[in-house]
Amino acid sequence: MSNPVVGIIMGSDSDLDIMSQAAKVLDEFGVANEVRVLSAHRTPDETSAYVRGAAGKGIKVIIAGAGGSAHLAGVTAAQTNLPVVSIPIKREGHGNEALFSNIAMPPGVPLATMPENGAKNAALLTLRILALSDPEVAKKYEDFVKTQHNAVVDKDTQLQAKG
Ligand code: RP5
Repeated sequence: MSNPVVGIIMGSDSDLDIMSQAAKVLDEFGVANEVRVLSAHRTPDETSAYVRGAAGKGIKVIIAGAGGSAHLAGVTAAQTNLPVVSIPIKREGHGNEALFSNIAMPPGVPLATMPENGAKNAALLTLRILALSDPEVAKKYEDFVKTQHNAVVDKDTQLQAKG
């Protein structure tokens, strides 16, 4: 996508099923994003180069996701002053190690850690950040909140009508 303002990075293409959900939400809002596989452990130099170059090429928020030891998001937050939103990836049969790793950042290096596999909220938090300086995104976000609100009211109305 041209001139991306959000970088979505993940430790492995095996994370794509979760991480693509964040891209889908951003696409729906018309927010340009790019998706990259960058591993903190397997491709540390490429990861570092991407993260250090992100702000300079117009990226405003980075969404990072990884499972297991899940170092990618923390390593990312350590190498840029951009806001970094983490999605700890959790698979069936695995523990909560990715979440615990991501919430254990040292004071001084903030990381906005979402719930496990919380790709939708990662995208929505990113949109809230972008909305601070982009009136078009702000308007779309307001519309999203209204639509979501009305959908719940409609469901309640239908439920009440059934008795
Ligand atoms: C993590 O290890 C990746 O982010 C992924 O969640 C997990 C497994 O990676 P693969 O072995 O499937 O490539 O670093």
